[in-house]
Amino acid sequence: MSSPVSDSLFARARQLIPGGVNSPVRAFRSVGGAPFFVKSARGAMLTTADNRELIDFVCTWGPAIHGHNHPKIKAAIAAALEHGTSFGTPNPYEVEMAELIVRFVPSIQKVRMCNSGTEATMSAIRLARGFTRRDKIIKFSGCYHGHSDSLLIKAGSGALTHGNPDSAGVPAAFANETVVLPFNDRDALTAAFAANPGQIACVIIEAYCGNVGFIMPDAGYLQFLREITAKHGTVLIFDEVMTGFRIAKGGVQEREKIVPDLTCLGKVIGGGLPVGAFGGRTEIMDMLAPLGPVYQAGTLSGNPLAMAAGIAALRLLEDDGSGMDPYVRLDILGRQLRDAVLAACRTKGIAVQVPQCGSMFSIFFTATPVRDYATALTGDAKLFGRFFHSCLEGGVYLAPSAYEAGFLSTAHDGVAIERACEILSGAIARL
Ligand code: KE4
Repeated sequence: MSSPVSDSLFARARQLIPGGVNSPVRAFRSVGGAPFFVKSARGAMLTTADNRELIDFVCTWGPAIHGHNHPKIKAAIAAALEHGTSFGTPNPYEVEMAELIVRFVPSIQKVRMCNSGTEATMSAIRLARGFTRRDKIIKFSGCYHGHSDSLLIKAGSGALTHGNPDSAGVPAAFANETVVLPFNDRDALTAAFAANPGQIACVIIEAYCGNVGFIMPDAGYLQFLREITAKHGTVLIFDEVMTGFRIAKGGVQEREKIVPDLTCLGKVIGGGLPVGAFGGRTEIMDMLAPLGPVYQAGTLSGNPLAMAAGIAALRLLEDDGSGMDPYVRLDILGRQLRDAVLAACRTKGIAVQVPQCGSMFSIFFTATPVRDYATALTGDAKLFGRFFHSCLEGGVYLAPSAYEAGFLSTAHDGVAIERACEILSGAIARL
């Protein structure tokens, strides 16, 4: 795919921006080749700087659940813009956003807005440490919770993609406070609590993993996790930055009927603008400044434009005017894509796993059922790279890494999903 305009932009970018990108996974390092630049997006489509139209299954890494540049979200931002971009004071949008989040996610009794998923998880961990007066935390191999020091240990997403799941620059003293366990392993959890009695401040988990590819928990695993954390007075944090409002209106916790102590949010609630949030039980949340001793702050937290966009996005999840529950529609689209890939791989004789739930999916080229970091690594990343580029040539943009989740939006309905399934099947036939 010749992209002279993107190539010249990338050459300029590499002079001034490390790797030419403002976030590593965009650099195509694990799939090879040079990234394309996008100049506009609408619905299920991206338009590149070289005027190529691509069907987008990254959806800006999750936020675009209604497709790009949805007219109602655009109108909400424009209306808010009339009154200014940022006040640095409380504003009415923040109250409406908090009321929506609390209504959608009943485990959240109080919520604090911030500006990214990283801030949300970093703050939730500090809050759990302040609340329990304990230092150690538990995370899971391959789970990615943003790039704060305590969490860049055996991390997924771009860290895993670039083979540095343990980032340089994180002091050993920090890393020593983070216990990393295999996902879906009850014995490992039991052993970790036995080895660290009364020391574990929190467990943070992507209850449905989206940063090592898409991996769902074994039946009963989340219930076991809820019980063992409650037994040890450990705060259970669900990182739903990616799954919140996407897997269900109330996220994974609604679908799995688990009540975490804290929840981290982001992506969808910003309608495409920078946002994060964390919330949960009042007795924990009230430890936050200005009420309590745990400090957390942000110049642009609760920014009126981001709040207006997020409010519009959440309201569309309640009623997008289609007459159909958006989550039913998203699951139909997700199954359509999954079934097309499975059928094409069966015909070609290629082993593949296509875990999918609603609008989240991933494609692992392996015969091994994928249930954790180790089995995710059995996927043929080189074959994925070839598949990725063949899809791109055909007009479909998948996440540029074997260790990311794919996303659908309600805008993928109809022509887009039909065309995409043809392109994906054709790419598999050519492998
Ligand atoms: P941000 O700081 O990127 O807003 O959110 C961090 C984060 C936290 N928790 C989960 C479960 C996440 O998936 C993320 C960010 N997701 C990645 C995609 N795998 C963002 C894409 C990128 O890093 O460029």
